[in-house]
Amino acid sequence: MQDLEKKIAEMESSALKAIEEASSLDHLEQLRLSVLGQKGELTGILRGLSSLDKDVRPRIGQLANQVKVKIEQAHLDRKDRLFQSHIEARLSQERIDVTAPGQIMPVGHMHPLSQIRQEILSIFSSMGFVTADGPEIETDYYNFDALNTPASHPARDEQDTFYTNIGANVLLRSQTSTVQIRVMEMSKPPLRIIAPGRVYRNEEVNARKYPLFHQVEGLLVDKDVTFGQLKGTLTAFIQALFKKQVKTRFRPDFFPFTEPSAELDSECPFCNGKGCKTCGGRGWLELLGCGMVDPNVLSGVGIDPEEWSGFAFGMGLERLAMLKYGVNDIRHFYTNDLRFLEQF
Ligand code: 2NL
Repeated sequence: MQDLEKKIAEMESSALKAIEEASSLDHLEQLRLSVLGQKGELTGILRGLSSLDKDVRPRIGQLANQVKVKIEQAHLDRKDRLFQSHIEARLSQERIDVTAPGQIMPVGHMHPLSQIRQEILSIFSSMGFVTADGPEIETDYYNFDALNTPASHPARDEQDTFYTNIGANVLLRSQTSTVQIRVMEMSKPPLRIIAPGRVYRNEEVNARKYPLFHQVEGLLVDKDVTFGQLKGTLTAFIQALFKKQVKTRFRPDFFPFTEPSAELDSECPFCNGKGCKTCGGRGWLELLGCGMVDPNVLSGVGIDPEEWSGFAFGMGLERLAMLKYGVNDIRHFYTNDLRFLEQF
């Protein structure tokens, strides 16, 4: 058994020497595996203990275990020191260049229709109008009856309006006036409401029409409201939108929910009324519809038209955005092609 003891002692001293001389963490790990690993030298000796004579087994076993603890200790100790010098080497070599340019994160922006909607809402907000919204799926009561639109009116036709299979009277709203009706039902005048939102009309798609589009409608109800106030409010709005002192004119029109009704034209802000491509040489742009709220609409929501009066207006966001940004096809707004969107 002298042989085995000698072998263990030799292994111990060569292992301790090699550990002390190990030059890297990888090298150290290889050494650990060659002695203490599954197939390591010392592991082999410990496994072979059971085949030794009973009288030598405790002595050899004790010796082998003491050596194992010593080697493990030496390994951990060397590992700590190697790790420390590894860190120090990295810290002395590596430098963080705080002046290096950072990674540029691409920043998105609002869709052009959202931009113009925000602009319009902010202008009306400065004049005391409050934003309201409501459902896109509506009943024919809110979309037509409450807006003084007779049962025979062509807009009610399936040719023009999308009906649903939820019920014969359930449809996709064709204007956001439904929202103003709901607000008037719930609150008492005076009122200044602005209602932005999606609306639906059964139309053949072309460069100017799409079955879904976006509207902003406004409503003011107060005492002794005049057509002059309507003209002043909308002229101020158009001048704020175009950031220009454009002239406006009001031509007679017809809507079931207003009386009298008018179409607002503004002097073309692109050519100052001289005539250009945008205004088709006419010098004027047709921008929106408006009028004095029909007394039938007010009495329908329980507001006494003898005491209160009002004006209302409605505009299509796509049309205004196409004019303002020079877009020649409404479908660009819905395709979401980044080459288009990135221009705004
Ligand atoms: C257009 C222009 C318009 C209104 C919308 C309205 C809303 C209520 C009462 C009265 Cl609650 N009027 N909205 C008024 C005039 C024009 O939209 O071209 N519509 C087809």
